[in-house]
Amino acid sequence: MPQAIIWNDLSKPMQTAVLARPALANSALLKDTVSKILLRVQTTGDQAVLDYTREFDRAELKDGLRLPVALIAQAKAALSIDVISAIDLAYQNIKTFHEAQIPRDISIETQPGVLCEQRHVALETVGLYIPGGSAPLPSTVLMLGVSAQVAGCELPILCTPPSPQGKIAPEILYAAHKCGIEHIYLCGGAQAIGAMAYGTSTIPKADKIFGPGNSFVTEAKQQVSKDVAGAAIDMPAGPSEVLVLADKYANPSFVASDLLSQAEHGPDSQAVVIADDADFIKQVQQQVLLQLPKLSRHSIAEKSIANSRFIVTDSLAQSIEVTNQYAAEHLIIQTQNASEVAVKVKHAGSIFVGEFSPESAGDYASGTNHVLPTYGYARNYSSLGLLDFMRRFTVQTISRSGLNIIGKAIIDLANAEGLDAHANAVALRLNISKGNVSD
Ligand code: HSO
Ligand code: ZN
Repeated sequence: MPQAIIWNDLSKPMQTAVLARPALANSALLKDTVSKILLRVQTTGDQAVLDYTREFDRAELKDGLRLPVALIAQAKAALSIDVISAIDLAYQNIKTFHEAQIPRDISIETQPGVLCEQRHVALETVGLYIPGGSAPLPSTVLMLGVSAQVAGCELPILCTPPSPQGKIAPEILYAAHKCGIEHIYLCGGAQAIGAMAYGTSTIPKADKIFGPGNSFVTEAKQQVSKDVAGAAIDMPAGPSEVLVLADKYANPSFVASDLLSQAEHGPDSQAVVIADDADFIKQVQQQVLLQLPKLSRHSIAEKSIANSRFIVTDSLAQSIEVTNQYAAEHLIIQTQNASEVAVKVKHAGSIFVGEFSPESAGDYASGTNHVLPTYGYARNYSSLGLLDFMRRFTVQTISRSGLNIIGKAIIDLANAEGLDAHANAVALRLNISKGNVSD
């Protein structure tokens, strides 16, 4: 268990170091391995993906990469009533929250006869990546799948690594079924990202790729997003993280459970707690020690907790300042008047206000999206939402009289920039309409 850190005892550089994220795995070797995989997928398509799936997932896909559609609907039969209703409830809440995000088109005359519009359209083909590994994540299928469904994306496709038997967890399939996803491909890792970015004869090329993943997936997403022939991506990613901002009135066992629910995600998960009371921090540490051994993933959580931060500040105001500096993916506020504190936080991916708002609620079922900016990107990136599955664009319709009103300004600006053709495009039209402004 790391020692509590007294914030005021640290120099500025030490404070920065305490809040720094662990270095990302972006070695030359990782970059090189990923670019080789992407190149092979680009050149030999399905065959490369099948070969990598045999090598990395130990699955021999005799019937090809696509999961038969009938299996998606059948998956429900393998699930308990409890899991089915849990997925149903989460689906409904996520849908309600994302439907509320449907944007309003704008149509306004900036001058009489100068009509400017902003319209929205759903992306056509979206690639949803769902990691395999130690825990299947049907919740991530819902977060991405509901967004694509509500946005109205024409072709949502999903890639996830199969088991060595070539199977996908029924929870994932049922969640996908609810979201209307019919294209599921049995592949993961950088090869899945490559397949979605460039397309193969089986896997359609996606306009944008979404979803979390390991360092290979993250690196592959970065590389395809820089390639004009590749695809856009949702956001840059690092390990998941939580910051709990508390005071002495908070319940230490609640706080400990929140830190541990982050810690069990992976050994590189970040858990930070900040409070203006050293005794309280000590109680949280005791609670962590009490709860940790009982977790089935305690060896993972243990590694993450070894790198956690327990920070003691001199006031709530300082706690808020440090919280803003860290820019957490998840911020849980367990203080008196938590809503007032929340208003003062500018940088966080998603904020959980009050002691009955654990991160797990947003991870699964409250309705908010759990794909969030990590690694300090909460300063300048948004939480995933409906608009990420859409594009906005503008439309303008100008009448002859409208152009008459703004024409002189356009010509004068074009002349100031030395762009004659720009000026001509207006002058020619205005000459036609000279003395003849009828509409
Ligand atoms: N906390 C993760 C999401 C998740 N948790 C999925 C449980 N399942 C990243 O926000
Ligand atoms: Zn989680």
